Amino acid sequence: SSPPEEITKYAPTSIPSHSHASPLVGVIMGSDSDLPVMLPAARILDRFEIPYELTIVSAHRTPSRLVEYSRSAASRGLRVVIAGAGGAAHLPGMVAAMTALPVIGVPVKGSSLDGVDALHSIVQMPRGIPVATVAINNGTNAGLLAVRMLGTGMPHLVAAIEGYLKSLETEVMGKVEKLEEI
Ligand code: RP5
Repeated sequence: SSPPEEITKYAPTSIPSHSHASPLVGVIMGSDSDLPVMLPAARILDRFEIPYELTIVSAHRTPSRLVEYSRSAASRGLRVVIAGAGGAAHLPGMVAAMTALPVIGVPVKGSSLDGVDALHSIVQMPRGIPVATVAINNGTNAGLLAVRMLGTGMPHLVAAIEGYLKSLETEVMGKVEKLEEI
């Protein structure tokens, strides 16, 4: 599927100025090839009606953009950054080095090494610069973690997460009942 229509596609050299109005979450990725992994994060934010922006920032191919994006993230109103990258996945850590916002890292599985390269790159941050790392290719959990982070200051999101957990429980219990019928 494609990104939400109201999300603007940004030129690689410009910092996003519009996406959803007043985005709270920045969803960034090292390449458009990461989009299938990162879209589920955006879908979660859609589900919880959280405004976000979605764009490409490459630590290696667009280093100036990385600095500009990271340094302006908080002052532009973002509260959380979700950053996905594969291979030598320096994007989340470098963003975390340049902003005080919480950064969630998504290791993206590439064509070799099964994504363990990206996982290790993202999770093994040096003392002082934390990145909250989710499982390989788990954009969904990145989105959910961002919702939980925002929930610390937005109580309606706590209730919404509780509702989400209840829906998971209901789904599993439905499967339990089906097995009992066998
Ligand atoms: C990383 O290199 C990106 O995050 C992507 O996962 C990987 C491959 O990028 P492409 O060559 O597909 O653009 O920086």
